[in-house]
Amino acid sequence: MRLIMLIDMDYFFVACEELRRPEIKDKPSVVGFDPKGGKGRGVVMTCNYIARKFGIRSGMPISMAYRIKPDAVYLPIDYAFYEKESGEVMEIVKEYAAKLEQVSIDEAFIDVSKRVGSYDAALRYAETIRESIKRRTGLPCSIGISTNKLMAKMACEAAKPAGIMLIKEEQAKGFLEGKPVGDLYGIGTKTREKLEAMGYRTIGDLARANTMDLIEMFGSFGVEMQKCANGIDESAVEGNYEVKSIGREITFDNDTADAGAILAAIRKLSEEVAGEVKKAGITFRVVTVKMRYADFTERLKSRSTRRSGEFDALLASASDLYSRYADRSKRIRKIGVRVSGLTTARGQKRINDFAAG
Ligand code: TTP
Ligand code: MG
Ligand code: MG
Repeated sequence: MRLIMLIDMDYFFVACEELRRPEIKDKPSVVGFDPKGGKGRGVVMTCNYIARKFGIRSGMPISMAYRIKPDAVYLPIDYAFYEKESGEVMEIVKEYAAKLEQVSIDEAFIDVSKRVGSYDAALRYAETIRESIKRRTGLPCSIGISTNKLMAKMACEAAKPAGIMLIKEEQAKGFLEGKPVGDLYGIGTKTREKLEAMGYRTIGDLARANTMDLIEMFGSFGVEMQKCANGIDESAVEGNYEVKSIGREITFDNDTADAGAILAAIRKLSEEVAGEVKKAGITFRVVTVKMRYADFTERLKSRSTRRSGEFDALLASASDLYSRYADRSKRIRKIGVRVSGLTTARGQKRINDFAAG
């Protein structure tokens, strides 16, 4: 049995903003174009679930959102920041699967068939992933689990926000049956309107439709759609990433400038990374230390090492990078240790497709 998960971050852009502005957490908040007192052009990129209660949605004109809730928090779009957060989330998720297919800035499929052998284990595994993302980035997500990508996506949508949902293979058809046909993943407004005109209002209607009629109207896409309506999707999770580095990070419970505590954290991270390197049977050439300060600025420092692949070399480089380059006037929020320039230990050839298990 295949077991697939879709991990999608909740109200992603606004959730990122909450990290650096905790004071907006309990308020309806919107990321998008400047509303300019109701005269602004452009749209809402996303909003938190409090704003959604008032009817604000992604893609809605910002002027309309402003009319609904002029006293909401309106924030400009900072893609660079969301990309950075997205990268961190994806790095964490990669620790849990050999293959990850990122499908947008805030979501990815993983195939965990080799990691978990039952539905119960999959649920527990999803819980672990969700907690790990939350603990290490502060960001909330939802996870859908099923036996194919389509149903994992549908499960995730149903689980939102901050939920985990499992749809077993035998539950797929029943889950889809009564839903409006436009809720099926991949069906946009135009297709929905055509299907409705043909008399197919629910996904169940589409599942039972006359296939020849669908082919006449949509060609081979009609056949695909009907398969989906039956909960069938054979497509594989395409691993679209290469492991180019291995790293671990720690976010301190309280921001700290205490060198002893920080060096202890670096030791722990170095042990973990060295363990991972050993397990994979590879060596590294470059060591990087990342320091994120309480004010969310970041400092990255790297160095090449000749005694590659060994724990003590890693620890020595990482500790030294910190000692030399840390800005001692600031408290550190998060510290990371990463190795790159990876080479398989035996062949000495650059690896480009190392799967972590
Ligand atoms: P989504 O995952 O679709 O939405 P979301 O994360 O904001 O909310 P949720 O998943 O909890 O329903 O999109 C991810 C981000 O992509 C979103 O935060 C903002 C951006 N985005 C756009 O830029 N344009 C859009 O039309 C949509 C829907 C999202
Ligand atoms: Mg999302
Ligand atoms: Mg998404």
